[in-house]
Amino acid sequence: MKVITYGTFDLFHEGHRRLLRRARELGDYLIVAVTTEGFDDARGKLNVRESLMDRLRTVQESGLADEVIIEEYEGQKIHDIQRYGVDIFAIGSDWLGKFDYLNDYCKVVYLDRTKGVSSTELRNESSGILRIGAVGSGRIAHRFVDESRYVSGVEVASVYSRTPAAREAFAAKHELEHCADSYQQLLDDVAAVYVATPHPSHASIVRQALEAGRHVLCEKPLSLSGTEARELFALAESKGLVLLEALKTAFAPGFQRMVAVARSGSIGDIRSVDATFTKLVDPGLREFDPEQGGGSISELASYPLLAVLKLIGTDHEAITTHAFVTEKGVDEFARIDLRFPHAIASARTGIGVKAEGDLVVAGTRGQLYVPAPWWKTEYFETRFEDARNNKRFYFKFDGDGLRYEIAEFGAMIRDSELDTFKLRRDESIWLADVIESARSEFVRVG
Ligand code: C2G
Repeated sequence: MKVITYGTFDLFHEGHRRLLRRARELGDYLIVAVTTEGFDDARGKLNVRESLMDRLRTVQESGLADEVIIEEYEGQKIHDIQRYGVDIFAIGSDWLGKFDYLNDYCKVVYLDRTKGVSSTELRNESSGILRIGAVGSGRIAHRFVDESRYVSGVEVASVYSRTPAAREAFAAKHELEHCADSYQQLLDDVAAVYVATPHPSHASIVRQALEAGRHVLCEKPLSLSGTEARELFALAESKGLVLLEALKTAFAPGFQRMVAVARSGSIGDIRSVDATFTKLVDPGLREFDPEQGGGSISELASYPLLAVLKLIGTDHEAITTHAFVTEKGVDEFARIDLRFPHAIASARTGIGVKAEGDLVVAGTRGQLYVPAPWWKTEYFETRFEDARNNKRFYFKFDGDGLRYEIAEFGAMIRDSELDTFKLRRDESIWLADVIESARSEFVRVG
């Protein structure tokens, strides 16, 4: 019986070893396919540290493979199975269901993933694997764990959220090594936390993590108060810890290119930015609850304001906000207008009103247009009076995009960099300041 399995096998660890051993036991000949850099890039796997040569060598030296091959293109699995006369395709259970299509060619077996890799190796810092604890078990936290699988060198090892049933279901679904009974227990177990709790709770959860010496990746908005954001960054800095706001667009390759193209003078001097993000939400949900920091501004303004600050800057001279407010006092639609020395900007957000979610950058020589969903930035164009000069730009935006922020967070910790040009600390502080001011001072409409 011939068995085949595939993987990157970066920073080869006990989880990989056990997977190969069990795969081998399914038959009597094991072929291991190691992914090339190009293939990992194409499938959106980030932060792979070791070269293909090094990864091939470690797999060979494990003595568990009868044959080692490389995987370099999509669709290769079907070819390999036929070419090598494979009987069983084996892969870790983190891929459950994803390879069922191979059942037409051979037997597909999902092997239980080793929870949390190996604790001995992990306690040893040189393993290079960052253990992350998730705080919160809502929708975004689920997506975070799914996406973390595409980032080499990080492992979501544990979860804590207030409701025991919710955190247990979360840990079981994602096969996490631990489920923490208290926040303190989570902090004792990991090197970093990802905070995805309701907005008003961010600051105290982040502070506690920093005080315990843990790096923090916190969902946007980091804080609804500029002062609090300043304090948190000062605390992180004094402890030599990474504190990063999880604002996914900032880390997307297409968004960074769009900003660079706009700021390199291709459309002349930038005079105005109009950015819109609306998402209709059921009025019964958290987003409409004033107790949980609800409202379209707290929920969504981080995105359009990010575009404004990257395209124009943070030296605004005035802010005026117009908002439609519900009976409970939550803004369901808002427009934040900013005036800068040489430009104007408008950021629109809605949870109870729908608008076209595009981004228009107006310049003295032309415009740059990003259609919805511009915050994922897979495509944009520069447009001119003479349409023959128009240019189109295409990019890849893998999965939910959270993997880019996770990759950045992991790389910052690894390289001991407390700041990143993709979303600087002073930019996160500016976002908190503007959001605070827009929420507290607005012209009420209707
Ligand atoms: N694995 C495991 N336990 C871990 C970590 C990984 O059993 N704690 C398994 C994975 O499920 C996979 C193999 O080890 O079967 C290799 O994992 P990776 O190197 O992360 O590669 P991966 O991205 O899963 O490659 O074509 C490539 C494959 O589709 C998957």
